Amino acid sequence: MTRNDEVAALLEEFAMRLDAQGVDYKPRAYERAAESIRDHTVDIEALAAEGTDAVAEIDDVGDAISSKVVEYLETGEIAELEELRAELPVEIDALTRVEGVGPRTVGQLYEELGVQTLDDLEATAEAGEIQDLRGFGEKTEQNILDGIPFAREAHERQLLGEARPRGERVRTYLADHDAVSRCELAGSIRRWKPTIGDVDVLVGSDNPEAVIDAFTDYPDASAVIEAGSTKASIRVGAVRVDVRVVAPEEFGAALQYFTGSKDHNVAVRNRALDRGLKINEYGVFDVSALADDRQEHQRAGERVGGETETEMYEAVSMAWVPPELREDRGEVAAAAGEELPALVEPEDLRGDLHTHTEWSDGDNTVAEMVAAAADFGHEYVCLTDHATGPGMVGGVGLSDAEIRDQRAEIRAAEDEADIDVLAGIEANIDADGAISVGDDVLAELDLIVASPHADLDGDGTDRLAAAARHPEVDIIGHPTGRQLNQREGMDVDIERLGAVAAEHGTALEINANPNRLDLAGRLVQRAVEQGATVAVNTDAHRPSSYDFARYGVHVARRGWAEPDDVLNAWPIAEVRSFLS
Ligand code: DGT
Ligand code: CA
Ligand code: CA
Ligand code: ZN
Repeated sequence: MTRNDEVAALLEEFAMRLDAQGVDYKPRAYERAAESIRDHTVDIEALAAEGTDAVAEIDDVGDAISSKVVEYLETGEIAELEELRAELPVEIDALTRVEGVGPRTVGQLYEELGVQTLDDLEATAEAGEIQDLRGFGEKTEQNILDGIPFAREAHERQLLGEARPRGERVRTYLADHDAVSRCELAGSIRRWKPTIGDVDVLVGSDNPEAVIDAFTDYPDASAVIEAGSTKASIRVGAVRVDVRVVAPEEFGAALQYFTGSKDHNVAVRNRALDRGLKINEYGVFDVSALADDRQEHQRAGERVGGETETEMYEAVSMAWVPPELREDRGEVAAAAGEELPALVEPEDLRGDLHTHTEWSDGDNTVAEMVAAAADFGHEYVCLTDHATGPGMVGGVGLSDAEIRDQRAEIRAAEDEADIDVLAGIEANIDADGAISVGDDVLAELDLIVASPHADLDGDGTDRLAAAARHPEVDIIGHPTGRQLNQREGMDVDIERLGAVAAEHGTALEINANPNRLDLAGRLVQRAVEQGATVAVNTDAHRPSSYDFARYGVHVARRGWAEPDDVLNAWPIAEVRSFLS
């Protein structure tokens, strides 16, 4: 962990513990400071050495938090946090990983039942003690019980959104080294899988020793897990990074092998066998002239390729396969038949159709979100704050009157802006598929995102299909409601939902927030096959979240989507005609 990550994690714990005590507003300030420090490119320890004023220069870090950061870096602890820990001696990180258990619930469960750990939580739920507490019931207790196994495993896989930036920094660091001729990410992170087990990095070099030395000296490594002559593993934050060094002429073969997926590799290897070829991490070899027992040797046979990935695929009469497609979902046949899709690229996105402002639970004004969208390079943006209604907690949503007031502000912002600005709303989809906003209000807006926010268990197909059929609804937001490492979301019969969406001209969202990435690639693939259009939206609650777009685009690619399949890759005039 870098010191920035370490301090951020501490401030997040601070936020949770304040929240557990029922403190208002302050927890959010700590969360924002944590986020800012984690993203800050200057080492927090160096800043703290300059004093509290230097730390307070970081966005969202005020004097109070800044002095706590300095206190921690000077003394190794924050006295106030230690007090909070003593008052509530529980494993707050682990407990809050259980769906439906927030910091305040943790506080209550400790006060009333003495719950400190996941094991305690499980025991009290199994004994039926939780259902009798104020605010709980049999259903909540069962939900807690169901969520415990998931919470236990949750931390084992990292979110792509956390791992990818770290992996890219490692790659840049190694690529700059003189001994390195080629360096690429491999494994699931190269395939842009939403969660990853570990980060795989492949290096082509004639001097493995120098590469391993540089790698184990990586400045942000918190530990060296193991180091051999051509392989090593380090820990960077919560992520394990594996590096392998291979000879430059075998780089393509190794990259193909270590990118996976395993199922994709098996399918490619079977094609090779049918052609008297052998594929492995060292190359492609013609073994047709060899006796069976001679073929076992790793580099046996006549080498026909291996320096580049393209050579590997060419040897088995396939086009090069984009890593996002390498999941054995039809890409091998498509690459052999020259039928691979021309996948959407991050640069193809022209706008964002799902964003929030301080009118609901966003951090910024309409004008600020519009300006930030323009800075990001978008040609258009749609503001879609939450409408009030069942399922919206804490009264964040807009009433019909407020929606009309905000619309006037959005029109005014458009007059000032160089980009197109659409007035929208994010309506809630009830458990029965009804929409939370009156039809007359919906009709006055440019775009309606309808999303499920509660009751996210079981089969959601009927509910989502009903919303997709609603004449005013344009996009189904984060359709299944899944949150990675937290809840799986609803099941959907994607063929049926995709067909309804296609028929009614409703787009299905790929929510690009790294906690969601919902719809998932395999569902996108089947929805697009049904003729459905998808929309890659960030659901930004602040300007920095526009950067999430790339995660959504790579999910779209995992779903075989071409630019024509992606609503917000279209020019605004075409988007407007889709909406009307
Ligand atoms: P992860 O790390 O769990 O998110 O998933 P991957 O796909 O990155 O898996 P990992 O790190 O265990 O291995 C990286 C790649 O190496 C994997 O995608 C395919 C390849 N690989 C690893 N072990 C095997 C194996 O036993 N057979 C084959 N064919 N390929 C393997
Ligand atoms: Ca991996
Ligand atoms: Ca690995
Ligand atoms: Zn939203």
